[in-house]
Amino acid sequence: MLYPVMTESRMLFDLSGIWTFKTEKEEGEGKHAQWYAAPLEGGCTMPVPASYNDIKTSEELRDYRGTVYYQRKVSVSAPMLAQRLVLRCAAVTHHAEVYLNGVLVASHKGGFLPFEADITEVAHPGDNLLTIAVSNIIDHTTLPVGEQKVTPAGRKYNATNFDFFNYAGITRPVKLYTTPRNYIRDLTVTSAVDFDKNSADLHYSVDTVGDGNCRVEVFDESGKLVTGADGSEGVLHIDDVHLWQPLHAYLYDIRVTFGEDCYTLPYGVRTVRVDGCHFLINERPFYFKGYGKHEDTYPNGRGLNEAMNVKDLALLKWQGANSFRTSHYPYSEEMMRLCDREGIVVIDEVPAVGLNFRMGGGFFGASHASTFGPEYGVQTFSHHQDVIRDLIARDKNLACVVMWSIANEPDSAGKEAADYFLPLFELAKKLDPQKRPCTLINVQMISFDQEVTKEVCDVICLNRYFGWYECGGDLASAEKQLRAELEKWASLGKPIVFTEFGADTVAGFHDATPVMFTEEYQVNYYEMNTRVFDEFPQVQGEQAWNFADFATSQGVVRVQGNKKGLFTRDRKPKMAAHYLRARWLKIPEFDYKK
Ligand code: GCB
Repeated sequence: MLYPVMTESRMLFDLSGIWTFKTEKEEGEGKHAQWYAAPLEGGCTMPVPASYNDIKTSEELRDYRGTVYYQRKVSVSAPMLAQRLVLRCAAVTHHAEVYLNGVLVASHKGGFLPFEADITEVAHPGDNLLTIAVSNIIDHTTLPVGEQKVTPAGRKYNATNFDFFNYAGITRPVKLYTTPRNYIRDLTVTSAVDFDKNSADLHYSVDTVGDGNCRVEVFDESGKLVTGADGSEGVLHIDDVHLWQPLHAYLYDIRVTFGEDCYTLPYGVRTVRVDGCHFLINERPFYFKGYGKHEDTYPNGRGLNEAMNVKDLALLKWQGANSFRTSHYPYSEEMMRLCDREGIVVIDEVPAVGLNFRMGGGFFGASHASTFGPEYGVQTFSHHQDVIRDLIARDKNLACVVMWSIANEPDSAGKEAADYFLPLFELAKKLDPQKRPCTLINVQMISFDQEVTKEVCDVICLNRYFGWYECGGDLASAEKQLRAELEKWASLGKPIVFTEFGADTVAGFHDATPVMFTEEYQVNYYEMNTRVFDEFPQVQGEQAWNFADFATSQGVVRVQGNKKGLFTRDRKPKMAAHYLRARWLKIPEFDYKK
């Protein structure tokens, strides 16, 4: 799916701003009273994009469960309707029903991926009434996985089977764009690089609707035409190719014209593959340094915060980091395009988190039902296929994306898990035109012997908390156990990346004899873990948990949120951030462990 851009054939309107917002007193009230058919009465103001939870100051809104309504007027002009007019929502968390002038034009499940509707026939010149009903319900059919529960006081609530706050709302921009009636629907580009000749062949395929001639041209960063070809499929040859490299991005502009339509895609040329225990980017062994992150800022919640995105990447670079994982859901297209521009390497994760009833994050309310069992298990398989398909459709052309993560910490043991996950790996492999490596993020409770995806994972990704959840406060034992476990995984001869390891640390807590939660303990924790990583040639990356402190549901193990950040929620470094900075600035992007 193409990111909407303005070109000489396409108009683009961003509907970000202050919308009218209303919650329901009773479930179904809005639909029953057709709130989408007339101006909302008694609504309040609400920014779009943003999660609504922290915007006003009320427990009721923060912990709201159910459907809310967003509404605004949209003025449409005759020139817009002379073209094809599309309404595009980049993310509505978790379910959306979109109405234009009282007519349902789109409904969508899943809170982190874009969807759109052709509204040419429903819109009219002048003011149109746009209403989006947003539900935040999570259960055994949704990703992430949750449960519907009732408090002893009788309040229904969303119980999260994951460790981040269930922020909801219109979290990414809503846009209108136009195209000519005959238009470019999609564009797919892959590259084959000849490293000896320093040239590349870009294989492109343009998906078009209607009639027209297709031409594709490639411009370099100075705007110079490099190569071009006619037809909706073909090969573009580039001599003296400028490769996209980690921290040294280079983006060509691929400009497609089809009849009257045109579209420009920024595109980085690079290769990715796994060879033995190396992860090769442009045929050189790459070492992942960075984080698991969250889209989490105050008061935006998970709402797009472009200033913070730019800040975060600046902090990553300040620290000598080169990568992150989009834990635990696809991030905004703006962030992904920014990573493409900044040369940040990304492990791209679908929102498959909480597929682990037996563990339930350990202390987040484990149930003993079998996660994939027929009786009480999840019913997420077809939705899981949808999110893999839609994520790859959205991000397939991005150079920054080097690997797909099929799930975070699922209950990946036993036959039912194998039946669930192995087809999902096949699907991702089949759908990705670039055939990137695929992984599944293994949880500490699923041992080497139990893990059913270790053969199909191209890279072994481990979340380990030795020295925190296990052997907390006893780093000597933690070190012994970490080493013992790593020896097993190392026997596979595949690259290993630690995609999580961390210790809760309250900024400002100090002690001369380090104890858990102090900044000194966090430093010691990272010293111990990285010392062990350095002993193993198979360990090809370390992504600390988490980049910054973040909001979670309330509970006795969370101190106003998860405090494993190396930065506070407002992005101030803790002591360990300086420790990792000193370490990472010494580790090169390539050939760290040849
Ligand atoms: C994990 C999860 C992550 C949690 C983290 C923690 O294993 O993947 O979502 O936030 O542990 O801090 O407990």
